[in-house]
Amino acid sequence: MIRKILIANRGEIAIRIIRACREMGIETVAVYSEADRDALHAQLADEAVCIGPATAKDSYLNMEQIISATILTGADAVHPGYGFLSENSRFAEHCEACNITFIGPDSKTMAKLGNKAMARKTMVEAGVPVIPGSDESITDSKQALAVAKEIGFPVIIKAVLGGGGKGMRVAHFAEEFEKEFLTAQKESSQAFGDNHMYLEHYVENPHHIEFQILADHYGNVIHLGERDCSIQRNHQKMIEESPSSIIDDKLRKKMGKAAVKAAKAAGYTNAGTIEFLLEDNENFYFMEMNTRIQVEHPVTEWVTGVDLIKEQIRIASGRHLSYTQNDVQMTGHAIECRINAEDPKHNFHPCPGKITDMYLPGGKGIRLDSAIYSGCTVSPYYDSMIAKLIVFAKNRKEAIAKMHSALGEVIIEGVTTNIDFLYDIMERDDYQEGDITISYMDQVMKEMQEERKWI
Ligand code: MV4
Repeated sequence: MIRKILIANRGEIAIRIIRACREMGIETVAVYSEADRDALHAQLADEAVCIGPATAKDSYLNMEQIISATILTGADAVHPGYGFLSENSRFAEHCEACNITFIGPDSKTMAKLGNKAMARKTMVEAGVPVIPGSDESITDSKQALAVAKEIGFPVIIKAVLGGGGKGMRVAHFAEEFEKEFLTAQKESSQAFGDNHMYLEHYVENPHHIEFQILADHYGNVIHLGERDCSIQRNHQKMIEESPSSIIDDKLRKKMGKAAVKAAKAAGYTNAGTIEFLLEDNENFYFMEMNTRIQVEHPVTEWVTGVDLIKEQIRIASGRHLSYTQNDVQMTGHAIECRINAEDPKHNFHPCPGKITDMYLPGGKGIRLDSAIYSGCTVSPYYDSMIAKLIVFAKNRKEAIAKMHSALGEVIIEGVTTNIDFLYDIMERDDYQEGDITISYMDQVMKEMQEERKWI
């Protein structure tokens, strides 16, 4: 039984979790940094505890403070949201040791999947398709070069403790391999304090497809279809949608089955995401598993009708899944745009500041997840995402029209945002056609540069 949840996060996701708790009759505790004294999440929760200075390291990443706040407020569980401590297996372990329910998988499963080489190995053994690559992690560049030659160029060099693109480099031929390897390794050492790397053949121009799964503590695992996250810039996703415009029912079934197999092989519980690369010839490969609720979860919620946060809490409480695979039907089309306080004209540089005035759209098929209000301050200390605009319509074409219309209504004054940029994407023929690969944003930026638009 979970009666009170401490939310170890801030911004829109903290509010998303508070809302789910309130509907379920669960009490909420917010934590906030000194920079977030006036933040909406701290005001909306039943209780709020200050956990330290503005710097994330001293507050939202401070495990001792968060565990202490949980114990002091008598919360039974912690929801980590995304980012911050959400994929930190040591934090989950501390929670377990203190008899606090961590809303996510157990710490051992998190640690196993956080090690991308181990995750890869688990999937190979389970028969989930992976990209041809090294079976063991490597630290020596000479040894790595020999493996790279076996795999065949181009190869991608990835940090074992990486994920999401950090510590990743592509080598197109043997001559540039060592330099790229050492750069990736140095990045990994600095970011993760670890120099273990692994190699894969580099798949050119694939689609980035991820499957949402849910798993309870009784061996039930279901998938909730896919999200197409190919529209990203520097590994920052910008627009996500469900379903993908390039996946039919047959392929969805096949990939969904692989996703469920992957989750079962890992002994996974709670909500998780299996990332795949998908090629035009319908070959797909496991890349990594994310053990958190993701930013883009609302598109899945809208096409399936499942409340993912409530399911996470139910699963953590030891209840059975509310749905069987047959209960899950995808209908309609959902698109999410991430609204960031950043300047597309200056290389998307963050633009923190005070929001002096705002108007947000509404109406049928519009959802806005945000933590902003008129007069609030967008802090320079944290991520620049200030809102998520999600739309739902019966098909992709109508969803795009709705997103276009909704973006046109948004007014945010005081900080520069990417809203006009997103609005322009909605108008593009190539976007409307769909069939978008991970190189799409690079192409768009290049075109815009040539047209002297936006840059
Ligand atoms: C790849 C890949 C192509 N081939 N692996 C990106 C984040 C992390 N999940 C793994 N990622 C990729 N792994 C192989 N073998 C392409 C990506 C990738 C990507 C790479 C460069 C620039 C943008 C990208 C966006 C999505 C995925």
